[in-house]
Amino acid sequence: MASAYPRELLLSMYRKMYLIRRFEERAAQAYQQGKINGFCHLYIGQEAVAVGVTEALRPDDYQLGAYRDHGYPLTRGADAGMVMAELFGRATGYCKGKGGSMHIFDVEHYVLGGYGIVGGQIPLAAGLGFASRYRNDGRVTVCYFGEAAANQGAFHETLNMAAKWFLPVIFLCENNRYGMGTAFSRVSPMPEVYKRAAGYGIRGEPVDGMDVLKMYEAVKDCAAHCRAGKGPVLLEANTYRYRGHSMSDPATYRTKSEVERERKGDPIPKLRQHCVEQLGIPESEFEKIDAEVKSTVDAAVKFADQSPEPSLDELHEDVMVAPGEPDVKPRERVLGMKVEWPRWPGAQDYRVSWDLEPREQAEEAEQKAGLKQPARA
Ligand SMILES: Cc1ncc(C[n+]2csc(CCOP(=O)(O)OP(=O)(O)O)c2C)c(N)n1
Ligand SMILES: [Mg+2]
Repeated sequence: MASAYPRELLLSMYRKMYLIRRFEERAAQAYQQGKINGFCHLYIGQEAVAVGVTEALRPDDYQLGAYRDHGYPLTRGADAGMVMAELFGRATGYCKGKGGSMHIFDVEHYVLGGYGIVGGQIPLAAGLGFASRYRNDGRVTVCYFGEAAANQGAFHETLNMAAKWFLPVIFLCENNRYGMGTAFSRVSPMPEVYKRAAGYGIRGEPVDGMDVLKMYEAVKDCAAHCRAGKGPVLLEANTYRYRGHSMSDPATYRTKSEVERERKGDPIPKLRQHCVEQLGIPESEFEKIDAEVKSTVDAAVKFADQSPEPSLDELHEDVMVAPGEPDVKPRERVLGMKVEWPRWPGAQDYRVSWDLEPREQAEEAEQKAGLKQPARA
């Protein structure tokens, strides 16, 4: 059967989802061996979300998310060894081992964190969206956040402002049904987050986050909407995390049978089965990918394990960026490879074509809404 999708795209989606899965399984193992300190939140079960997003976007669109963040840069081609080294707190990590699991920042691939404060990344996304409109660079920002973050005040403030300013941002709620040990439905009168879009007059819709092709289609469409200047979108990916909230959570607040039921919808075997049974792609292609991914992740763990810890003398460095300080190119610094570096526009490049809200426009809107009395004669 002919597929609507190129074979390379399907195989790339499979490879990336499996890379995240394998990476996370090895991270869990390393954590249990005491090689990773602090918090560590796994993305296992949610892989189809980030992979569908990245495949649907331009490579220079911004992405940022919360602390369940190892997978985001991996979808963009970040070095797996350097991500693992960051988890291990080693100097060869993306943030020189000073950020750790919750703060992976890969500026070369436009993945701007990794944030530990629930909902903290949401206002930052509006800033990125504002920058894109101001610079007219055509970029879209995808801001991932958990459903529990939608109950933070920052969510409301940001969506209100982003809608008013038509910012090109996809607010992507990864609804995995739990915020730590609390089922979202227990604390939310309206547990379907996408419906809140109506309160901001923006587009909002749900998508099956356990199906990478559905994610891909939805994000492609939302990105086109944003790029056409139609404003932000609230997209809710219904997904599930198979592991506990973090490595220290035994997840006793849900039943084994619930987890087993959800595992039946695992997006990775689902895509593989579709490709083999419906499209006739041979099993051997997938076996080859599995073997390559396993050796990439083995090498990543070895690299992290053998890397040095950051020096104590550096403790106070890299806290603030000094004016004029050159960019640090992580892969160039660690791997010595020549990295194609984005040329960030300076003030001279701005083609400011947009007035936030001309007075006449505001007055027209007010009159339409019947808010303002016409001036007396
Ligand atoms: C402002 C703030 N409040 C509380 C916490 C503690 N905390 C960490 S994760 C979390 C739950 C968030 O759940 P959700 O947004 O659904 O994301 P998920 O972990 O499911 O990916 C909480 C309450 C925090 N980190 N920051
Ligand atoms: Mg959640």
